[in-house]
Formats: sequence, C-alpha cells, structure tokens
Amino acid sequence: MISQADPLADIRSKVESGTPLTRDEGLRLYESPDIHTLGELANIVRERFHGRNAYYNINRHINYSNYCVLRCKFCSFYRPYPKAGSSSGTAGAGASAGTATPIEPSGDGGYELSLAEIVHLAHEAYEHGATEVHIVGGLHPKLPFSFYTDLCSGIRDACPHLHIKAFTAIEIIHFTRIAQPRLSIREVLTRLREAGMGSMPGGGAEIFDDRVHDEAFKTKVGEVEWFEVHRTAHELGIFTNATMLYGHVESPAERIGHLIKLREHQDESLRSREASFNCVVPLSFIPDGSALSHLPGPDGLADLRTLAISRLMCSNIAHIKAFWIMQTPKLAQIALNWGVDDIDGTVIYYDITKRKGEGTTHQELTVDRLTRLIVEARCQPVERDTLYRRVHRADGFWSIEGQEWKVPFDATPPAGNGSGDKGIVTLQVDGTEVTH
Ligand code: V47
Repeated sequence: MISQADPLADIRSKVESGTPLTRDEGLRLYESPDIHTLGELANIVRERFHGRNAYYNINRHINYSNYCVLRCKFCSFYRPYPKAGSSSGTAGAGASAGTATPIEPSGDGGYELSLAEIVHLAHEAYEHGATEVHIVGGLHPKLPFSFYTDLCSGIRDACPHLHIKAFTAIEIIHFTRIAQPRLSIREVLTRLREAGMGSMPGGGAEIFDDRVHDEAFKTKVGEVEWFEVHRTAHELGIFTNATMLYGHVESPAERIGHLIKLREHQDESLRSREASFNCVVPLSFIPDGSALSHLPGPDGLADLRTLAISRLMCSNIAHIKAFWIMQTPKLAQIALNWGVDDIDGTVIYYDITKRKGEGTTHQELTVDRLTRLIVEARCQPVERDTLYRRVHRADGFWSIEGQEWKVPFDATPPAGNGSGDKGIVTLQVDGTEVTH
C-alpha cells in the first residue's frame, strides 16, 4: 500500500531488502517530484556495491569512420559513403594505404582512418598511460571484415597490455554480413577475440521498443539481434556493457521497459554464462545536428532521474556509468550521489556527438580533473581498467592487481593535446583549465 506520508516507503523497503522493482514502481519513481529521496534510494544500491568508491579510467576513444549505411534520426555522426566518381570524400584512401598521415575529412565531413593511423593513435595513448582504447564507428559499406581483425591484431602487437574495447552489437551484425563467406555471430566474436578484442561497449541498444525503433532508427537491427550478440559474447566469456539512449522520442514507460530487459538478460548471464554486463551507460540524447534537432533533449533533472532510476531498476548490474561527454562533467559529478559510481575516462577525442558551437572533436578531461570531480562529490577516486580491476601507478609504470606485468608510461600529455590546439575551447572551471 502507498503511504500518504511517505509515498516511496514501499519502494524503499524493497530497495533495502534487495528486491527487484516492478515496472509500475519504476514509473512511480519517474513521476515522483521527490528527487532527493530518489537519490537516497539509488545510493543505497550504489553503496551496497561500491561503498564510496567512484571509478574512472585512462582511455582513448577512437571512432575509425563515420561512413555508415544507416540513417538513424538521432545520429549526427554518420555520413553517406560517396558515390563512385564523386570528388568529395576520402573513402577508401585510408583503409588501403596503410599510411599514418592524417586524413582530412571530406567536404561533407566524411572520413575514415587507416589501420596505421588507428594503431598510431592507440600506441600514442598507450605510451602516455592509457589502459583502454574504445573503438567504434559507422557501418562502413566497403571495408572488409579483415580490416577489423587487422585493427585488433595491429593494436595488440603494438600495445600488448592495452585493453581493446571495441564494436557495438550493430557493428558485429554488420561484420557477419560482410564477411566472405558469411559468418555467425559466434564466429565473428571468436575471430575478433583471437585478434585481440578484450570486451565490447554497450552502444547501439538505444531503446528496446518497437514503436521507438520504427520512429527513430527503423533500418537498424533491433533488440532481438542486440541481445543475441550480447548473449553470445557472454557465453564466450566476453564482458560487455549496455547503453540506453534517452530523451528523444521515447516515454518514461519505454525507458523502464528497456531497463527491465537489461536486468532480465543479466539474471540469465549471471546464472548460466561465463560473462555478463559490467555496466549500464545511460546516454543523454544530444539533438544538435541530428534529424531530431527540433527536440530539446533532456535537462539536468531528467538526466539525474534517469541515472538514479537505472541504478534502481538494474540492481543486478554492478556499475552505472555517467559518460561525462553526454551528461557533462558537472552533472556526472552530481550523479555520483544519485546512484552513479563511474564517470568513464580521459576520452581525449570523441566524434559521435558534438554540442552546438563546439566545432571540435577534442573532448578531454585530465586525470587531475576527473579525480577532483570525484573528491568534491565526497567519493574515493579509484582508477580502474576496463574490467574494473584496480590500476596501480608508481615510478613511471602502471600495473593491475593480480597481474605480473607492468607497463612503462610517460605522464606528460602527448604533443598536440594542449589547449593551444586549433579549435579547442579551454574553459576555466573552479580556477582549473578544462578543454572541451
Ligand atoms: O550507439 C548516437 C549513441 C552510442 C547520439 O560501453 C548518441 O562504456 C547521444 O555506446 N546523442 C555510442 N547519444 C556511444 C556508446 C558508449 C559511450 C561511452 C561509453 C560506452 C561504454 C558506450 O552513442 C550509439 C548511440 O546510442 N548516440 N547519437 C546523440 N545524438
């Protein structure tokens, strides 16, 4: 029964006893004006898992190409592949040339990086202490499957201990279709793992709902295939993440439905598979430049609510990440007391979303800034690797608890990452320089 004095009391007792919340309870959390109790409840789950620890990592995102066969309405990243004979575009140049010379974007903003460039970027990050590269791109119509296995093996050979977190479920399905002969999901994942892929990010999930699918990303494979890829990965012992893109054409009920599907999948993976979801990453929709740019996108309270409700609904998934690129560093920081325990990492460059007026893909937070955000939120910063193991740094080396190897690194930022770069906006936040 719902108490007049404390309308969330029944939900509180379920949260305290670790009982999964129902669809209706999730919806009541969305409808409640009591944002403070929502944060308090989400923090019960957060602290049960992690105490006051808050995680970040030293990573580098690499978006290898924005050419894509899909036309998702929420996406401002994709560019159509140039037609044969067209003078615009750099298509094909990088993939085959194997050169490390940077390729300029074409007139319409299309680009693709060569294998040599990708390995170079990964190596540069590795030399400067990164433990992870996060690699995703559009569904490129021309690159062969061997490009992606070569990409993984090239990075593994150049950077033996760099974790390669790569390819969304949608890319994996694309690879099954472009491989000659065609391959199953299991075969694609097995070959990528043999080439060096360590885990998979959670992208491409959007909202698991047919209505939303038809309205916002009709031509993209839907939830059945997304779950099939993640199920197969978990069976093979490959850990993955799971995203939810919110704040576009979906309703709160559709978000709750999405989170419950993730929870149900996780129940099964924890029960019967070798791996599972490491974290849920709720992605705040950024309308700028997309076919849905007339929509306002979520504001601060919608972000905070959704992060907290993700924590509460997915009580069997260990981590909730506020990806600061989407929610902003300030909101991600506040969310550390609303159920979130992870704010992703240094990132450095991010091409998939850009906010209006910020015409650069250089989006970076320093370790100093990441840890200050965490400490100011009264949390304990913990540097983690992709699999949430603690990273230790001492005397110019980093290592991971339980592993015998250590990796040398140079703590000075790579040349060109300074605020003097063309197009980089440097802001003063609390007296500290932050690049955006
Ligand atoms: O799949 C596309 C989303 C995703 C927009 O697993 C947009 O640790 C907001 O999955 N506004 C790719 N989001 C990013 C992603 C991710 C990011 C950080 C960490 C992890 C992880 C995964 O970005 C896409 C899509 O859902 N996206 N366009 C947009 N306009």
